[in-house]
Amino acid sequence: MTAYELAAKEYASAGIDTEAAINCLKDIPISIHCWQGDDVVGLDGGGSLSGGIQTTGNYPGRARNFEELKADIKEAFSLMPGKKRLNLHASYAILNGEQVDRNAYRPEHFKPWVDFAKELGLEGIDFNPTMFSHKNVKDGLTLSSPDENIRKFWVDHCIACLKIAEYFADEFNSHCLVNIWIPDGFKDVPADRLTPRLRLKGSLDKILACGYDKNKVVVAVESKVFGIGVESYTVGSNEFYQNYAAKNDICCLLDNGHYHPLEYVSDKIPALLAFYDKLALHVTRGVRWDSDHVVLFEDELKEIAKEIVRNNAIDKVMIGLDYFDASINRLSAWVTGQRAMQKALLYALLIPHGKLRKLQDDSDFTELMVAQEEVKDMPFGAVWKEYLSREGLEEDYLSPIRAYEKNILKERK
Ligand code: RNT
Ligand code: ZN
Repeated sequence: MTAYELAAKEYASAGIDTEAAINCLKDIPISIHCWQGDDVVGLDGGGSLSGGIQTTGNYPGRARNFEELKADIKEAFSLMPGKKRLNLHASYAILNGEQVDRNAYRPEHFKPWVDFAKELGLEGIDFNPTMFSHKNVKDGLTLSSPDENIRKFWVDHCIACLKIAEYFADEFNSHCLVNIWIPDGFKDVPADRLTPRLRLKGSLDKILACGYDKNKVVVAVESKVFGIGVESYTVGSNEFYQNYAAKNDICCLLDNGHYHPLEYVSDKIPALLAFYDKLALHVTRGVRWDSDHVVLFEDELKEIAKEIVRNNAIDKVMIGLDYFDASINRLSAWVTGQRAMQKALLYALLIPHGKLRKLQDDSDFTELMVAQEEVKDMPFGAVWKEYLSREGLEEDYLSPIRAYEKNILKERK
C-alpha cells in the first residue's frame, strides 16, 4: 500500500473521505496578489511606497517592469496547486508612455494583464484602487480629505476601477472583487474623529452611485487599526466599514493583519457569515504588527480555513493573499504562502466536523478536547503529497526556484 492509501484508510475509519477532500480543494480559488513580485512598487510610476505600509529587505531580483513581473508570476504560479485568480492593483496599469492619471485609467490599460491571465488559464482577475504612492495623497488623506478636489480625484479613480472591473468580469465570465483600502489617518491625537469619517462615507456613496453592475463586480471595504506614521487614528476603521457595508449591501474584507494582535479574524468570519452572504479575506501574517510576513501553515491560518470549510462558506468567502517580503526570494515567498493557504484548507477538509459539533452540542467538552487533539496527528502529509502529485507538482518547489534565481533573477541588478 502507498502512504496515501494507508492515510486514506486511516481517515476513512474516522469518517473522512480523502478523495472528496482533494476534489473539493482543487476547485477553491485563491486570489494571488501581484504585488509580492515587486515590493508593492507598481508599474505606473506613481511614486515610492506610502500609506503606512512597508516592505523590508533588499533580496536581489525584484521585478522592475511588466515583462519581469509577468515572467516571475508565470514561474511562481506554475508551482502553486489549485485554482488561481490574479489580484491586481490599479498601480499596475500598462500605460505605454501615455500621460494619463489614475482618475482616468481605462480597461485598455489592463488588456495586457487580461491576455496574460488568459494565457495562464486563471479563473479571473480581482482589482484594487491604488490610493497610496501618489502625489494626490494629500497630508496622508484620500477619500476623507478636507480638500474636495482631492476627494473627487480618488472618487473618480474608484469609479474608473469599477469600470475596469466590469471589463475583467466580462473577459473571464467570473466576478471581479474590487477592494477599497485607503491609508487615511493621523499620526497623533485628532481634534475631530467624526468629520473625516463622514467625508469618507460621502465619497463611498458617490462611488457606489456610479451605476456599476452588481452581478459582475463585488465591492469590498477593507478596514484597518493603524499604519506606520498613522498610529493614532484610522478613518476606515472596522466599525465604520462593517456598518457601511451592512447598510449599503456591499462586502467586508478582513485582513488578518489589521486588528489588535489578540483579536482573531477566524472568529470574525462566522460572526459576519451570520449577516452577509459574501465575505472577502486578505490572508497575511502579522508579526507583532501588520508586518505582512509570508503566510505559513500555522494555528490561526488553520482556524481561518476551518471557519470557511465547516460553515459551508467555500462559495461565500473570497480568499485573497496579501503579504510582501523583500528579504527572501520573492517567488519562494509567493509559493510558500499560497501552498500554506491550500494546506490549511486541506487540513480543514480532513476534520470530522460533524462529530466534533455534536460533542459540543452534547456539552461533552472532555471528549471534544481529546478528539480535537487526535486530528492533529492524522497522516495529513500523505494526503497533501497525493494532492500535489495529482496537480502535477512535487513537494520541492525550492529547486526550480533556485534554478530560476540562478538563470533569471541574478541578471537583475
Ligand atoms: C494595507 C492593506 C492593503 C495593502 C494592499 C497592497 O494595510 O492590507 O490591502 O496591503 O492593497
Ligand atoms: Zn490587505
